[in-house]
Amino acid sequence: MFGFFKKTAPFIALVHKDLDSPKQGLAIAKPELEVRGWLAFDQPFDLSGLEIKLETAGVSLPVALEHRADVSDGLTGQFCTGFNSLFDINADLSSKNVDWYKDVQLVARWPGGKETFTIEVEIDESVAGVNSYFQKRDMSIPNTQINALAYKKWQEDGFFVINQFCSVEEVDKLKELIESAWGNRTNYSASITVDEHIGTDMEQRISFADADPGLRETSYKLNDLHLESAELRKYLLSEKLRDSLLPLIGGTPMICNSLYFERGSQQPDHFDTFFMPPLTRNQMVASWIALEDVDPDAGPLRYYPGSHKIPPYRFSNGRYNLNLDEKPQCIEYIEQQLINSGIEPLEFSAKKGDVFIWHAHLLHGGTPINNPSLTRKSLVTHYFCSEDWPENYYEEDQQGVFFLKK
Ligand SMILES: O=C(O)CCC(=O)C(=O)O
Ligand SMILES: [Fe+2]
Repeated sequence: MFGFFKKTAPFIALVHKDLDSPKQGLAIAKPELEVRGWLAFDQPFDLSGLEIKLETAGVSLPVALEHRADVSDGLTGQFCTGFNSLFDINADLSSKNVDWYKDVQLVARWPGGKETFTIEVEIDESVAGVNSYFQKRDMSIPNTQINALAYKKWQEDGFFVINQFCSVEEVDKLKELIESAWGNRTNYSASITVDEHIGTDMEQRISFADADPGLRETSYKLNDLHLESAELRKYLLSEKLRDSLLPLIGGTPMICNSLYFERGSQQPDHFDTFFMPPLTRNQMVASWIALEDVDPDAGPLRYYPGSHKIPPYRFSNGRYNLNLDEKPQCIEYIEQQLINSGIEPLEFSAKKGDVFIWHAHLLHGGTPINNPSLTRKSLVTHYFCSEDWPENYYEEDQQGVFFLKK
């Protein structure tokens, strides 16, 4: 006897939906729409079968999935995924349908199921006509440190070198400060960290207080010492440096993070926006202070003049942060753009006290160390604009230095 059993796919039911952004009842004050939330189903399934779209008349925009350990860890017996994308209100939505916000929905489709939910969007009047995060925005405020000519060069090249910016005495003070921090490392809190064995499989972050001084013979990164050293902050954002950065960043510079390298970083070429995109595009700069003359075999800084003009790669979630799954496509895009624009890398042959300032979107990295016995002592600081951040996110110290809290 032949039996015929039709195998039907189990019915997958949505058991919960949650929207974090846009915040219901709160008007959006920047021309960017972040769609973020999570869904929970009654059973696991292959997420490549789940499609989420933001839909309004004449517009259908894919929303990227996001792993939400913060939610899924607290759920039992449910299968959860987050979603999170950033859209340009003008370019992605209003230009296609001026009334999009009056009737906009999030539509989720999965094998055998579909759910539509309405998103209430309120937009602040101040958003009209304002450039979004995705638009290029350079704000020139030339001053005595950076005059109009220097600013023009910055716009062309995306970097700026100020030779002998720090005096020999200042650099020696900075070196002493690092030595004394190593000597007293157990006095620092867990906010001050070391990335040991950078660029190898053994790379990991440990607390500075636990770091073995033997690490100093290898490539490591000392992170955010400025958080607990007012003395260091004075150098990383001295009045002179602040005046130089202000026209380049278009606002009041604020320390976002700081890194001390004793040896070359050998870091692959990257845009810093992969790791720390500013809240307003382009409103981030970095400074690189040479604490000694850099030997060509010590792994100098490599940079690509003019690469800041390459339109940044927007990952599928609509952001500039590096998405590891899409890294190969991003690298291919950058390589093609470099060929198209004929940009070749240069190495920075720094002398003690020189400072190299780079644009948020300048491609750079660390060249290989040919001679591991050589040090390459340098201090890197990334700066955001304080105006970009709510006041409770940053501090101003007694010297007038702004820095982001951790
Ligand atoms: O100093 C280097 O080799 C690169 C450092 C760097 O890219 C950074 O800190 O953003
Ligand atoms: Fe970098």
